[in-house]
Amino acid sequence: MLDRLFRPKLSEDDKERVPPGQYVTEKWPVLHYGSVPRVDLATWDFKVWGEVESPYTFDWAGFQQMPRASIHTDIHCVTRWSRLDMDFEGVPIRHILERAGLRDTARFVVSHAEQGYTANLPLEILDDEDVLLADKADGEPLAPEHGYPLRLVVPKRYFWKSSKWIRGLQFLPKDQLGFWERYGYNNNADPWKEERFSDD
Ligand SMILES: Nc1nc2c(c(=O)[nH]1)N[C@H]1C(S)=C(S)[C@@H](COP(=O)(O)O)O[C@H]1N2
Ligand SMILES: [Mo]
Repeated sequence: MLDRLFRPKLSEDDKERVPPGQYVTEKWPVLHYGSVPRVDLATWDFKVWGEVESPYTFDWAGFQQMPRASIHTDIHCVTRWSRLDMDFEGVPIRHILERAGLRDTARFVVSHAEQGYTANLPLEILDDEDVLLADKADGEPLAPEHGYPLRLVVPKRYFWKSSKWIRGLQFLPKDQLGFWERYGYNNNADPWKEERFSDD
């Protein structure tokens, strides 16, 4: 509520960057279902499976050896806050996809996170140069509540599609609804079209 009262004054340029029905927050809110998992890097792993030629698993040391990239982006939560000018750093999703060798039958993806959280996307949304497996935000390792050690970042969709504490990607021939999507949120989740709920 304080956020709403002290809404920052936005320049005309910045206003155009805020999707319909969103307000800008200066601090980074924390939002998730359940509790913050305690993650041990020594036993952490990440699985890539489903409609791929080469399913594989990597550990934290393996992740450190992958090529890196950073993105500068705005994030938009379906609960109506947006945060502008965030920097995320990590491994481009295209590196993960290339190594897996997607089959023609791979059309959709489900990200799997700690404690059973899932979020689904069509492949063409995931397979983009602005999508990262991020281990840093604004120059710092992710805080536990923001997804330590690793989260997905999908800038073009409401932020629930960006799974925190991600542990794997499953490629599928058909769409399979994720956690919030089953709960009545909109499957497409484009903030610019205000696709919040399934009947929007
Ligand atoms: N594992 C997991 N990831 C999740 C969620 C969740 O409940 N569990 N919530 C999503 C939602 S609704 C939002 S808005 C963002 C919030 O990320 P933040 O807490 O870093 O702002 O995480 C997304 N990723
Ligand atoms: Mo959200």
